[in-house]
Amino acid sequence: MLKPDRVVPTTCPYCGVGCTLELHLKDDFIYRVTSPFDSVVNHGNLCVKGRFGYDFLYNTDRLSQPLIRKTPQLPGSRTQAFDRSEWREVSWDEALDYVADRLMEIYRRDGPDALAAYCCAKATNEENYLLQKMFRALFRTNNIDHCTRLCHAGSVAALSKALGTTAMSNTAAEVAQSDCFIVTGSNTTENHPIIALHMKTAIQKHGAKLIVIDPRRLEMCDYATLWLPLRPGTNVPVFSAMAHVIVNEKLYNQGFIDARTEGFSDYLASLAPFTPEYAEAVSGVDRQLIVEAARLYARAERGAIFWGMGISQLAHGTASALGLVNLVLLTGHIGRAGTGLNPLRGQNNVQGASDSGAMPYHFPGYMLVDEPGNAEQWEPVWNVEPGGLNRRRGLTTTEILSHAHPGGVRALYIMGENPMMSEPNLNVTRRHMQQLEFLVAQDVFINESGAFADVLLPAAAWAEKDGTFTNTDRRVQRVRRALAPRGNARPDWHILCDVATRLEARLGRPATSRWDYTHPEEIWREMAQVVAGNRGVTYARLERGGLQTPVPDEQHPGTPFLFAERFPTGRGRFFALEYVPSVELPDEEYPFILTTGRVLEHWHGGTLTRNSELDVLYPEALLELNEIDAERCGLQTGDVARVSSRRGTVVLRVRVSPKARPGVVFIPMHFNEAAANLLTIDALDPVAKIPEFKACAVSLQRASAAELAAPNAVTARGRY
Ligand SMILES: Nc1nc2c(c(=O)[nH]1)N[C@H]1C(S)=C(S)[C@@H](COP(=O)(O)OP(=O)(O)OC[C@H]3O[C@@H](n4cnc5c(=O)[nH]c(N)nc54)[C@H](O)[C@@H]3O)O[C@H]1N2
Ligand SMILES: Nc1nc2c(c(=O)[nH]1)N[C@H]1C(S)=C(S)[C@@H](COP(=O)(O)OP(=O)(O)OC[C@H]3O[C@@H](n4cnc5c(=O)[nH]c(N)nc54)[C@H](O)[C@@H]3O)O[C@H]1N2
Ligand code: SF4
Ligand SMILES: [Mo]
Repeated sequence: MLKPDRVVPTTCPYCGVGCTLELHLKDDFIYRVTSPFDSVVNHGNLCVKGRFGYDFLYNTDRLSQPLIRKTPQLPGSRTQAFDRSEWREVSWDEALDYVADRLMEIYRRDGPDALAAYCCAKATNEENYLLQKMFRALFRTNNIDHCTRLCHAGSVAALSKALGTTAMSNTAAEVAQSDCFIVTGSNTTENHPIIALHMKTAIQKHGAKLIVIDPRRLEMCDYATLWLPLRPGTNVPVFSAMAHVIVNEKLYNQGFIDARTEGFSDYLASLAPFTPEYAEAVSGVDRQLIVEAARLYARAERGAIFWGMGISQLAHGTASALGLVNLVLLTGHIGRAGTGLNPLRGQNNVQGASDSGAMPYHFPGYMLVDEPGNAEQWEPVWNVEPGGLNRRRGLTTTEILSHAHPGGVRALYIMGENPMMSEPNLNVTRRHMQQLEFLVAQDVFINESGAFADVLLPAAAWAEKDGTFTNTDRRVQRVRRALAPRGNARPDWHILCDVATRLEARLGRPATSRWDYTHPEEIWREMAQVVAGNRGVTYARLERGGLQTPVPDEQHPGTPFLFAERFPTGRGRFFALEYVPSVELPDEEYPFILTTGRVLEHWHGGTLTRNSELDVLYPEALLELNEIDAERCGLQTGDVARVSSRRGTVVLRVRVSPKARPGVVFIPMHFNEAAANLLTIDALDPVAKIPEFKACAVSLQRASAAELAAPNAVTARGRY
């Protein structure tokens, strides 16, 4: 067998599980990826993406040189085109000066809030910290957000309201200690594959009972004691009916309720309408299943709840997640190993980007921008004059683009996101993108959004830089440079320092703290000065393995589970909920519910995985359709279907599948040829501002192979 020159330990760049990787290199080429069998998170297991998905690093389509568009785009007529002849390769100096000049021009003319930034949950903590610092300390705007808004925003809003927290309360592998756990709105097998392995071990080796609550017949249903196949958008009645049963049968934990919660009596009163009969009528779940699920979970010694996008990505995402919090507060299944409220975080570093302040309402460490005393702590660190930081909440991801008009946001700095694939209702997103006056895209590839940009800055990928990622169980882990960046690409932190230095010179302000870091460790230390939970995390300690925040000091071992004694708010708060149906329900014209999501082999807009050999494993978009519906529409596996909603149309092949519930079809979000978000609705949750990706109404028609090959509104100008 080939002997490596070097083996570099690092962390997987795909999902929030945060598996440990060992990159085997020969002649500076990664030829193999393994994982040590004693790795804490994944015990040597990796999914197909971690093991084989690294080859995008070597894809010749990678962005390797800064590019500037030859003819600047004008607001209103901005096109999404990627034809290399329209761009010229420039030096880093020219690109950086251009970025700084254009941003300054807009800042001087229209003020701080004409600027906005999208941070990147794929980039490191240190890089996200720097981008928000640049926008806050130099431009004095809080218009900073990232894909968390499209993701667990509903869960984060619910957890903060009820408990004053925002992260998973427990460690994923603790499921081995649960005797019953609920998995809801999470296709864990495909999206958190290694956590799914831990779950299967808990069931098969330790006899734990699993309750799946999901419209699709997921692979985890094979391991489940109960599967509640609810209609999309009906979480609140199902969870509330479970609570109703728990209360009626006196299965609640009175001691816990008395000692640790508030609002119980109002909550009790609110449960009256949520009988299992009522929940069955709206959700389609057999009432007996609801009763059994309630009993199983409430009677458990250690019950845990794991959830994903089927809870959060709804116009009532916050209420759905509060429904789960209520169940936990009723039963007291929290604060011990093997229990807890566990929103499975998606991106490799979405927990970390959020912790590092990549959000419009929070400085790093979840310090609200408008709470007295918080800005005061950051001003001296960033060398901003007292009172200088903006104390008004900024715009969210979803609001930034809808404010792209004169008098609103004029310039957008995108570090590693792809709104032209990931935002709902792409025909509207495109019109918003077209209204921008200036757009910077800093990415590893030119994606569907970068194709709109004025400047493209080539970023180094994860294996080409140092830093840290924070996984779903709050574990800060090292990412290590194994290779030199491709071509002329540079690490994001390095690019941001170069842009910030130029901005500072143009602003004529005294040096804002510093932008002269020589290593990401110095950036981490700067952040940890203020963020108490990070204080005990040092790069030296991380050499010995990850550390779970909060880690208040250098002797502290880290925190595997939270809330043993109390919640950050003191008592946990029950919330009375109302059932609000999905914004768009099926009708005669659009008779099916569309739900969207993921498949194992691909990642979001496909920028990484479709530029990898992984694409061979799952090369085209497939519409998942139930047998009964297929027959009704005269469609069979392999046929081509046209799927239309009130907002757009996509054409893709059909796969008749027992996974699909009658009346509900599923399209993965990864394929620009059949971009699911051309169909989705841009209705938002009122609290969390998360879009309703999980439910809208569509119609299906048979289509021709010629239609399948035709470009659509996203791919109109070729491959990026
Ligand atoms: N392979 C792969 N893995 C990934 C990603 C990827 O792109 N590819 N992305 C990562 C990211 S950022 C995230 S956020 C996670 C997401 O991981 P998941 O949350 O597992 O993601 P989804 O596939 O979007 O949706 C999950 C489930 O929600 C169900 N659902 C739909 N509507 C409802 C409803 O009303 N109620 C309930 N209870 N369930 C419903 C769907 O049937 C689906 O099975 O995955 C991460 N992991
Ligand atoms: N219909 C539908 N839409 C959805 C969802 C859904 O379930 N259904 N899910 C939503 C969710 S949960 C999420 S999280 C979002 C994800 O939405 P996005 O974050 O927009 O999606 P990604 O494709 O992951 O974009 C990441 C980009 O970062 C780049 N990148 C990778 N590494 C680096 C790096 O180190 N530096 C830089 N600068 N760039 C890098 C990649 O090339 C890619 O272009 O999508 C949302 N959209
Ligand atoms: S489970 Fe997630 S972190 Fe682990 S190898 Fe797969 S994609 Fe990477
Ligand atoms: Mo996500």
